[in-house]
Amino acid sequence: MHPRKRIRGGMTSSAPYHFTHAIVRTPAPSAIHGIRADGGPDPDFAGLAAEHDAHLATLRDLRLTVTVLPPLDAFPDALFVEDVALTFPEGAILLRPGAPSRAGEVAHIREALAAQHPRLLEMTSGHVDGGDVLRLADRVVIGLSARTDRAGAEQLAALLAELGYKTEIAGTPPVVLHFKTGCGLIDTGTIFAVPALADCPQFAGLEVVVTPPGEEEAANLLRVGDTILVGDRWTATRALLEARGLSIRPLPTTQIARIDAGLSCMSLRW
Ligand code: CIR
Repeated sequence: MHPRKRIRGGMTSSAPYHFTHAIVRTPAPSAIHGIRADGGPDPDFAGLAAEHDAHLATLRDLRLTVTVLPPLDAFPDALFVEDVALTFPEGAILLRPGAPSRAGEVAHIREALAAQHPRLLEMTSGHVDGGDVLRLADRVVIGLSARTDRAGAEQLAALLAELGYKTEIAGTPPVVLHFKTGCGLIDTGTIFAVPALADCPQFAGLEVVVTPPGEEEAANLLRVGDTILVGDRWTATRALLEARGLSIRPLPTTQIARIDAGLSCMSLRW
């Protein structure tokens, strides 16, 4: 168990990356038809499934108890469970993803979340993708994007307040799909971000480490406990993180990147 501390406003907090549980969903063969902004080539299904397997094996190796949900062939992007819900030790929130083809995924995760989160809240208006939600040590940042609108962000902020979390609403630069496509947490005082998010006002007071040139896609790294999961082809990023004394776990992401996904998208963690 990781120690928790009370912080101002009575909010309970643990480091935002000390997880004990996760949910993933096995990719369906239809995943190769997942949404992509640039109309690029389909991923190779075997390669994509291997990348998903590597993610799952890593979470288990890092001692998380992982629930694996069955594939959903009718929803090509359903393996990206991060976008349909938020999970915290205090409860979970069902979101309203902004892409019409993904709206139906929410109903398919409700039961699994309800089984593990007695306190299950639900958005009823606007849109938010979980990829736009970054949990920091003392607050949650919601990035407005092509998938997350202000009505959704404001409703989500009210639901997060019920769970005891403070919220800030940020802008997401148009160069990235989701807010977290462009940034991730290195530790509670340090963000790793693409240049377009280096001056994000919500990161004032935190150290922002900018992605090395040509490695902007590495920004979607994922810290789990004391280990940072990072795409294995981002060698300058790996060197930069290792030079900071961090333990890193390189993982393949080439195929999921073809459908605009990265490391955080494939799991829900709490
Ligand atoms: C989509 O466009 O919705 C999927 N192809 C990729 C979702 C990536 N999710 C994430 O960044 N949280």
